[in-house]
Amino acid sequence: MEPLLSLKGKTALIFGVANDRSIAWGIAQELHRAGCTVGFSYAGEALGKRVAPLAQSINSTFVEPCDVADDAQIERLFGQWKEKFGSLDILIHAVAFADRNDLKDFFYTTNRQGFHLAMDISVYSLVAMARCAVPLMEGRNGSILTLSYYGAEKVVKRYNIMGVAKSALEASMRYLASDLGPMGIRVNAISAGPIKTLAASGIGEFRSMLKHHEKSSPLRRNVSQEEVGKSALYLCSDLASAVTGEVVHVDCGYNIMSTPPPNEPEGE
Ligand code: NAD
Ligand code: 0WE
Repeated sequence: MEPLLSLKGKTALIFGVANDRSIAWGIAQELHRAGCTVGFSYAGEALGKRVAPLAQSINSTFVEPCDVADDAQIERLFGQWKEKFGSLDILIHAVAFADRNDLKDFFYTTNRQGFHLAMDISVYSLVAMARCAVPLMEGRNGSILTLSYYGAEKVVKRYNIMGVAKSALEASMRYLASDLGPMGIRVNAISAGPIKTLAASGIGEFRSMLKHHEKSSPLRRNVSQEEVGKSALYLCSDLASAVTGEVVHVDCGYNIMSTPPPNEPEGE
């Protein structure tokens, strides 16, 4: 009898690998380990040089550039996928971008252009990808997964426009789940705890954020890319066949905690 979690004979298209620290790479490795055929799309030529050897290390033969700000590039990418594989079972959306200047100080200073940029790359791209994936997932019980963060739910200092974008991303995920459910396609999000990736580098005081997370979460530690990968594997597999429209927190429990009472110093 086949194990419940085998992804043998299935294919996954992954957006958002920049390097070996990317959350998307953690997900790719777990999907590959479960027997899935994995393909990659990356942002720019510079990243292609980084992604190609990673892809090769898990026998991936699909590595194509795609700027998700451009509908034509997204459509071309899915066209290339259709030509090579004919169908798609799993789509991973691990892409986010905002102007660096909008990730400091205040939210109220965000201008129209910065607001649009963050929403376009970090939110609309999921809708555009899902639309392209639908015909390829027909009759295959497809699964779509995106990556969110706690800043969607509560104000996180300096996360600003990205928090607003993640709220919209989670809502978009639910509307997509409603639309695509009748076709057997599930759509979910993982809300990951802070992880030191390229997107997290250069964020002021990220190290102290990790420390804070470590001492405040029930599990008293931070999350790894591999752990996000394992939850992604569950959500994309038959184990989660009745799970859709859900935000799964993979954050060592951080999100359930209130602030510590004043008589209990945070340092302990
Ligand atoms: P990362 O830098 O490794 O990945 C971000 C990816 O977005 C990169 O591969 C980048 O090339 C891609 N990207 C940006 N603009 C793009 C564009 N126009 N077209 C195509 N691709 C584009 O960082 P990460 O932390 O692995 O981020 C992956 C996802 O996880 C993001 O959605 C992020 O918001 C989310 N997330 C990260 C953390 C964290 O602490 N690192 C926590 C929760 C959620
Ligand atoms: O979603 C993210 C990061 C998103 C991100 C990061 C950057 C840095 C480089 C989007 N756009 C850019 N643009 C750049 O030019 N995370 C969940 C990681 C993260 O980023 C933060 C965090 C955390 C956590 C920013 C401020 C506060 C906390």
